[in-house]
Amino acid sequence: MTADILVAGRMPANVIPQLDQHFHLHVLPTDKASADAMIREVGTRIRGVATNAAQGLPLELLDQLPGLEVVASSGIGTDALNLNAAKARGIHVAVTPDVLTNDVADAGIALMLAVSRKLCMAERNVRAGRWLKGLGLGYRVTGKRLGILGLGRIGRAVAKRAEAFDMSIAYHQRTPNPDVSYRYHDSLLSLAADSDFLMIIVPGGPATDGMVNREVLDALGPDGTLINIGRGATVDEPELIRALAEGRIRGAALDVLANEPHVPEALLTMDNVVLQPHFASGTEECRAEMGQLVVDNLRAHFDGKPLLTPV
Ligand code: A2R
Repeated sequence: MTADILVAGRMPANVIPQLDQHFHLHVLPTDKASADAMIREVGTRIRGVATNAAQGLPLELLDQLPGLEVVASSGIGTDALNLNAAKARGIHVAVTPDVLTNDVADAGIALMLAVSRKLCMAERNVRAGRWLKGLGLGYRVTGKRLGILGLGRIGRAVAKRAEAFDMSIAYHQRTPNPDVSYRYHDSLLSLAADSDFLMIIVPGGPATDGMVNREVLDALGPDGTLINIGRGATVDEPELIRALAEGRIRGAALDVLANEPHVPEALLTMDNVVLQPHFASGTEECRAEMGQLVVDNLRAHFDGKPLLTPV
């Protein structure tokens, strides 16, 4: 019997046609009234959900899917997936690690260069006919100290790239990694004090929320730059805005924000800030590979096989 699958979030373009071929597909409408009507009609039949890390699986939806067996999410963040509730019900959950590691690491390096070399501001100048006017100078990346908060898959890929810039690399996470020679700091505060650029690549959630706070920003200091390609909530955003406005840190490059897609007004006016719309994995190749993993995980489950990339 073909399983009923609910598509509960935006999907890479290659997902829907493939799911449609193998399953009985229901794409959740974006307006709430139509979505509610669909769930009332098919909710009890749904056995699988395809979603993404941002839209996740709200508890309210989970509660209306009593026959749910498996969730495949595009992305690696699990903060919106209500993992505990899903696991308590024995629901299998898959995400898409590894396929996005290199693209996200590339984006981290791109952001570090963009903020230090004023690439976005210089581009705005040229387009506005201002050429060099008011641009000032950028600052160097090569040979500087890079602190990595979270030397996991992406963190290591960032470090590998940073080595080519002759950067001196240090990191903080809960457990030191015996396989690397980078300097380990057992506290984020001491890492920040030992960094010219501090890059955040930890997962979101209660353990990391707000960990880049005023103290950490002050340890990074007026010559320090913050880059965030992890989760917006890891940074105390009001404190970051204060630190930037008061020159207590030099700049910031943010792919992620605390309350996306809301952008604090103050950040929009700051030339020492580079902003991106949570786009670090946004290459055609990466999204296609993420989409394929969503499809392959759902197919594996309904073929009676283990998930390829379980949480
Ligand atoms: O703490 P450890 O030893 O488990 O190291 C992990 C670190 N990490 C933390 N570091 C400090 N304090 C915490 N509370 C904490 N929780 C986790 O983050 C590990 O080195 C790293 C995560 O690495 P992976 O699991 O390999 O994730 P991946 O693929 O590098 O992606 C990282 C995050 C995603 O969760 C998204 O939020 C974002 O990048 O795109």
